Amino acid sequence: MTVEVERKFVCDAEVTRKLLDIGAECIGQRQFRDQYFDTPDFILTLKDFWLRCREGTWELKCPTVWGSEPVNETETLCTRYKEITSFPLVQSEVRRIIRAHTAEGSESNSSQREQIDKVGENEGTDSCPTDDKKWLIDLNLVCFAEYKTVRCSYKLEREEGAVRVDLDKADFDYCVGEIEVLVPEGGDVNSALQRVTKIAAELGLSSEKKVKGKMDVYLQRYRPDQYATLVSAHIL
Ligand code: V4E
Repeated sequence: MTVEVERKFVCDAEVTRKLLDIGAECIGQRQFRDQYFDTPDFILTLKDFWLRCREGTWELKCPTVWGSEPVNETETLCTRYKEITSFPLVQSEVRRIIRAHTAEGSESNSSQREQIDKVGENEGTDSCPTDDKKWLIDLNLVCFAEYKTVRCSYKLEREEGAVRVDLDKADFDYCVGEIEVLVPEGGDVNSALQRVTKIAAELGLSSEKKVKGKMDVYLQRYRPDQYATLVSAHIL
């Protein structure tokens, strides 16, 4: 499991030149389609979990705690999410989150019988963990966002380690850049934050405000009710 430390930035016409000026090497361009899934009442995203299928590969981005509220600009402008990429682990984690939510609801209804029945129902769905469509149906997961991205990727080699920069153009006409470091399990997240921030400064982004990701813009445009719910819950 890795932690992705990332800072988004506005991708203007100047950025490619700036990247090359600071020694970035273009490592390729690719296109991919993302589909994001949640229950109709947003159980996952309201807890800041993002379930995605990218070109057939499942991934769950999970929130990580800072230890306290973000205290400085570096922490405020960066995000860090744990990434689960093993399909069985993605399934079991999603199932756990949804069950925990269902159990909370049952407890507040104080109907023990109802809770026992629910556990029984879900138990039956465990028998077919590898069937893609079945697990989605069993957990009532539906696709709420789908878009394609064209991504140009760059690598910057620095003494402290390599940093990746992606320039993304989504098919709903939104461009965004990302400076990203992947930290292996148990690795130093703070040093990754410093590396990301250093590259942001080299690109002249140091005083920029937090920039919207593709999902923010997609939901705002195409799912305004879901967007409003997530903004009210301080997820977006
Ligand atoms: C974590 C998250 C979402 C999932 C998609 O994350 P993102 O990194 O923006 O997408 P993408 O296509 O660049 O994926 P990658 O190739 O890097 O894996 S959607 C919303 N969030 C939460 C979130 C947030 N609260 N604030 C910011 C600035 N970004 C994401």
